[in-house]
Amino acid sequence: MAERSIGTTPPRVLTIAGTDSGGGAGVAADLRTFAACGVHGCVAVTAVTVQNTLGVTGVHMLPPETVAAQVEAVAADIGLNAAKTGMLGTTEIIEAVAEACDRTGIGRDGRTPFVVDPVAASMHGDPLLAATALDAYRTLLFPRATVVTPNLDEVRLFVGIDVHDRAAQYEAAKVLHALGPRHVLVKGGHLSEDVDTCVDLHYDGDTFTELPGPRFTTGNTHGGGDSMAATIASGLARGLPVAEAIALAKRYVVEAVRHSYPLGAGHGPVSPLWAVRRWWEHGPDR
Ligand code: PXL
Repeated sequence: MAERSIGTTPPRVLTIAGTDSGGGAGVAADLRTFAACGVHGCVAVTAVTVQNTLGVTGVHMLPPETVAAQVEAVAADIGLNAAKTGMLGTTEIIEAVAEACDRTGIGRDGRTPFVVDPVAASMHGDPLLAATALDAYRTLLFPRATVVTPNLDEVRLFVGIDVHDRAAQYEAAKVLHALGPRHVLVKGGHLSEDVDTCVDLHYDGDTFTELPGPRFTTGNTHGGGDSMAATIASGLARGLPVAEAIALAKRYVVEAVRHSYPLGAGHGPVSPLWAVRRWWEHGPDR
């Protein structure tokens, strides 16, 4: 007799993001992270990028209405326990996403937690966001966000603060929080005062929490920010309180960076699948 499938529906998480032909960042990183976190990943593609580990050489934006339609199709049938944004690219797509969020209950006034990772450039410095779209993020997405997760370059772009020390990191978190997100995570990245550590800062409008982690000497951190936001979204989809989802994500992404690998001649990717490699490496019966 044929066997019965024993699967049950896992939490569902949507990424609204761009593709990376090199398979490191964007949708690829998000889906790997979702898989590793035990949630079902859905995808609303915003842009197709032409890139490898050396950089981005082309970008093809999708029509805003196609982006919104993907969000709505998924929400209407599959249902969502969380959503996140990656590369959105243009004001028009940000506007379409904000409207789609309102129609589907994504965001701080809806039922579905919403992680906004305000992607502005690749790690090579190639632009992934129109310079004219900063305001759309500030006015349309930050106020809807459960969590925003900027790195220090994005902090400079969005609130004009050049973060060189911990005091400025705290200040940036406050200024970002005043734009309306419920939680802010200012990722420490390359803060020069931290030589051996990388300290991310979580602020909920009341309490600051420093999240220290080791700093790795590697250029293979492509997709690290995407994986961070995707892990937070997965935690929220599983019902974790925001502070716990953020703290767990920090620990998860530290391991993803530890297991990052060389690829091509440029920047290799982090490995969000570090936790599920055992089955292949040690054999299915172990
Ligand atoms: O890691 C940020 C990011 C997000 N999305 C896409 C990217 C990148 C970085 O290169 O290419 C599509």
